[in-house]
Parts: sequence; structure tokens; C-alpha cells
Amino acid sequence: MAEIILHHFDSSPFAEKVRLALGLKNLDWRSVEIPMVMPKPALTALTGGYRKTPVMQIGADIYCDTQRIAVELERRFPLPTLFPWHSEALSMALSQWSDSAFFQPGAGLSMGTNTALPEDILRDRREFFNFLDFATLEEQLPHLYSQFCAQLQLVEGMLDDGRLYLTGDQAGWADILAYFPIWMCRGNIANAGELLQDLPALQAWEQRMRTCGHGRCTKLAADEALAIARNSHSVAVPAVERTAWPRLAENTRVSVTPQDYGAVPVLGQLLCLSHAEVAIRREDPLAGEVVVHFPRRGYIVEAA
Ligand SMILES: N[C@@H](CCC(=O)N[C@@H](CS)C(=O)NCC(=O)O)C(=O)O
Repeated sequence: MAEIILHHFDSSPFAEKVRLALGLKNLDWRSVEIPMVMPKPALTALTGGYRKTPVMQIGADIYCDTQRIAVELERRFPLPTLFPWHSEALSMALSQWSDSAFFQPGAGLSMGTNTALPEDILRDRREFFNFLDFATLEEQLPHLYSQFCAQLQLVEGMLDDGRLYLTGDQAGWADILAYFPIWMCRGNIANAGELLQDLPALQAWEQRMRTCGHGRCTKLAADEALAIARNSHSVAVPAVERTAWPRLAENTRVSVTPQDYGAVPVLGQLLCLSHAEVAIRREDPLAGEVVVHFPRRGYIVEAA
């Protein structure tokens, strides 16, 4: 099987989710460091315009969004599972909570209290994070603290019966979802220690989560990743499910666009469509013929 290539940067909290999943599964992978701000020409050659971090590549298959990446890692490397106790559907539902109710106030606090953030990142994220009103960020800090701390209390409540992990005695994707905004908080929010004190079950679990590690990674240059895509064939099997919306036939030209921020449409020929996934085939001068995969939840699919 072709190698797992993760396109990411160290300080990305969403990339940390995938690095931890690679750690839980004890996998070998290649690391391509991408720019933290636009432009990202090598990345968007692979994705067709999707710019978010991280993106996973395996040969000529390009997986966008941590939700889709987790499912693919599980499909290709089932053991140890990311979904102990039949927790896949529960975890997918939980990702809506952690990506918005938990992550978004955390991102606001990171932007509003981390004085070390370089100006080019602030400028880029002002455009990108459309869920934050940067003009009034200072005034919103008390509200953002209230929302972030309310979610921390929920995590404490998920763990305070003495269990080791969210779904029992084995770490999984549900834990990673609850953990990544806390990881971001430690790295970015000025008074993280104060926010996280008096949460004993959360703190003990946080220590356990740190021991998941990141698997074994070696660096790869972006142009080598592009050459791997050009010289590979996708392993995606065409499958457009009859009951999936919108009702489109295989090979229809479509656009796939994130419903939230960073809403850049990616164009291609429809290859797979279900209630869970959408995949499109596209040609790129640098990447060759690739198949770009997205989760179905949270993405707009339209005939183009
Ligand atoms: N729904 C996406 C969200 C990814 C996301 O928002 N990533 C942030 C970084 S942690 C991002 O893309 N920031 C802007 C960038 O990297 O260009 C996922 O689950 O992968």
C-alpha cells in the first residue's frame, strides 16, 4: 500500500487530531509541512482549492477534513480501532460539537489572547474564521471564556465517574475530539493553566492522551508528494448511492464546498456519493489525475 502522507503544520489543532490517531494506530507516515497561510500552491494542486489543514494523501487519493481522514484510517488500518464500543456514529455526531461549540470559542480566545501570533497569520485568519467578529474580539473575550469553560466542564463530567477514556478503557476518536481544543488552549490561550485548574478528571485524562504519541513520521518534500500523486492510481471504487442527495449520476461535473469557513468550491467529476462521503475525480497539471474525498456531513454538493 502507498504511504500515508500528512500535509500539515505543527501548531495546527486539527492536524493534532490526525497525528494522535496515527499514534493510537502506531502507524508510519510521511510529513509534508505546509504554509500556515495562503497561498499553498502544492496543497491546492492536490485538493483542487481546499486549503484547510490537515489533508491526508495516500497515492493519488486525497482526503480532506479530519472527519473523512479518521474514517479512512480506520478502513485501511482497522486495529487498534479508533471507535471502541461501536462508537463510530457517536463520534461523528460528537465532531459537530467539538469542531464548533468547543473549538470556535477556543479559536477566538487564541486569536484574542495570544500576543505572539505573527501579523500575517492574524490577517489571514481574520478573513478565514468567519465565525469570529474580529472588530469586537476584545469585548467578546468574557463571553468566549464562558463558552469555552462550559465545554471544559462537560469534558470533566464525561470522565468524573473514574473511567479512563470517554467510551471506556480504550482511547479513541471521541477522546481525540474532546482533547484537541484543550491541546489548542494549552498552546495558545494566555491563561490556560487557570482555565484548566480544578478539573481533576480532565487533567488526569489529558496526561493519558499525551501518551498516545504520533506514530513514526519522516519528512517528505511537497514536490515529492506531488510526484507520488502523479505516479499513482486512485484506489477509490465508483459508487453513487441511489438514496444519496442530491440525486446525481456518476461522472456529473460537481462542486464540493465546505458549509462553514474556508468555503472554496472544489470542482470535478462525481465518483462516490453516499450519506457519509463524497469523492470527485479531477486532473491537475502538477498532481495528475487524483480523487479528492470529503465527508458528506458539512459539505455542499452541487452540479457545476
Ligand atoms: N473541518 C476541517 C477544519 C480544519 C481547520 O479549520 N483547520 C484550520 C487549522 S487547525 C485551518 O485550516 N486553518 C487555516 C489554514 O491552515 O490555512 C477538519 O476537520 O479538518
